[in-house]
Amino acid sequence: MNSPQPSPQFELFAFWRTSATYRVRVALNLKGLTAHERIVNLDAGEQRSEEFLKINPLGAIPALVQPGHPPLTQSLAILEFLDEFQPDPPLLPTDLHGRARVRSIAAMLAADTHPLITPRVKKYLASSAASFDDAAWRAWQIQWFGTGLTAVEQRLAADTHTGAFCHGNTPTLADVVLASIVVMTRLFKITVPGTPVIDRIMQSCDAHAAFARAEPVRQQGAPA
Ligand SMILES: N[C@@H](CCC(=O)N[C@@H](CS)C(=O)NCC(=O)O)C(=O)O
Repeated sequence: MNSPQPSPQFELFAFWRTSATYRVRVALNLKGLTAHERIVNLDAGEQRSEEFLKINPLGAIPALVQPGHPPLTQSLAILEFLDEFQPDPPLLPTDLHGRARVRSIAAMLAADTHPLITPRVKKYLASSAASFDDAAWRAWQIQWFGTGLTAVEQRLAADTHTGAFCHGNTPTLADVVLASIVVMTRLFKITVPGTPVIDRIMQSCDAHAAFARAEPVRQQGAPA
């Protein structure tokens, strides 16, 4: 007889496809933590519902809730929370400069790349520019994914701290965010050329069960 599964430690407001939710799924997997997912259907605009805006007034997922505590938003803050909640395995290096490097690579993509390609930006562009269509959105995505990933590639290629992962040979917060952007380019069938270091690091991520289990297409609600 199977022993009963322990109840999930967190509630995660999530959608199958999103980059920022993927980050939290990977971190939960790495840490051996569990969350019950509450689906916020971005395609149906549920992130802007009155009910969800009480969870995150910005109208964006993920939000992580530990029973008895207010919701946590912002994937980078959630990753750091999980890293302190369950320190093993660590998502940040032990040295000061290493931590700053990892946070900086993560922010290049989470703060300066990803926000530009979110549904709210698409919605705004579509409503404010007369000629904005699917081709214009695709060109926009290629521009901003390309800018962010090319800059990260240069950063990784120039630094001896880069190993099988972004910083050494174990996954850090930087890999979680890098993979969250690359899986979106795969989903949208966008290729950013000239990124051999990222391609190599993604081989390490793809081979890691914590990343593989977080693949958008493997999540509840993903198209069959
Ligand atoms: N900086 C936030 C970004 C959150 C975010 O933009 N999430 C997207 C999904 S990946 C979202 O919910 N977008 C809703 C919208 O743009 O309407 C984080 O890292 O958590």
